[in-house]
Amino acid sequence: MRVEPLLTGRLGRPYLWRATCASTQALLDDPALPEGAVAVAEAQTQGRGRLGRTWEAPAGAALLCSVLLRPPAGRRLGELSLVGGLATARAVDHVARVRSGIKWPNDVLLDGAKVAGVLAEGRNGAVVLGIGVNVGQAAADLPADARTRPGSLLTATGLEHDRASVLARLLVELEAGYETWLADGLEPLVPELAARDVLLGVEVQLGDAVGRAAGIAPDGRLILLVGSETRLVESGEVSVRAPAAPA
Ligand code: BT5
Repeated sequence: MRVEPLLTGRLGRPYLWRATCASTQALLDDPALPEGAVAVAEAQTQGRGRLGRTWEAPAGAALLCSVLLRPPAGRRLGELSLVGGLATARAVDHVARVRSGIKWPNDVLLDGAKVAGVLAEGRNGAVVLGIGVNVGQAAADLPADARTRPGSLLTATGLEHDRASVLARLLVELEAGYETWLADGLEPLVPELAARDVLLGVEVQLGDAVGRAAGIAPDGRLILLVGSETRLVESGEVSVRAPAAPA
């Protein structure tokens, strides 16, 4: 993918491209690499999702990228997955001329279908943010057994979109969101996360309890109403019972 001429910001240097690799996350597993390093592959043999799950995409159809961030010590690094999800949603919207939703914590949805996923992995204080965007997959190329119905920019819009443009915009949006987060934390980004929240009002499961999602707290946690009780939930703890409303 020819993107280097499009990379004008702080993210994307160095830019590591591979035709195939195990996971773009692993390409950034190098203490010598600076913040802003980006890895992109046409295909992954061991693409990773969250919580040990796998990410599947046929060669050349999806944007598969990882970004290395080195935030200052003492910050809540988990928040960066929300920063990444928001940047991804914005980039998808810009390139495909759509309005995407975010299924907390970090799935990007179009018309209820998951078109992108974000994975934040911590490495000795650094964070490798992995982002997969389904760009050109036809319906038959998407995983049949996915937890959330999958989609791509092609299936959602009926149009081909340029992966390099998605990446270039994603890095611009991620840099902006990261700078905001560095300066002021997650709070300034929460209104937009809330506006894109497709879980609002949806029944979700937390352990044995079932509750109704009631928005995103200023610190990025999901607000859950369980009976008359309000709980704040960290990512990774909830699963959706009813299908999310269309984005
Ligand atoms: C995610 O995990 O959504 C994070 C995905 C991050 C992938 C990127 S690609 C570049 C970088 N390098 C990596 O190795 N990973 C990152 P999670 O929420 O756990 O979703 C995973 C689940 O989504 C799987 O268990 C499947 O059900 C489903 N799935 C797998 N591939 C998919 C796809 N291409 N589109 C939609 N859903 C998919």
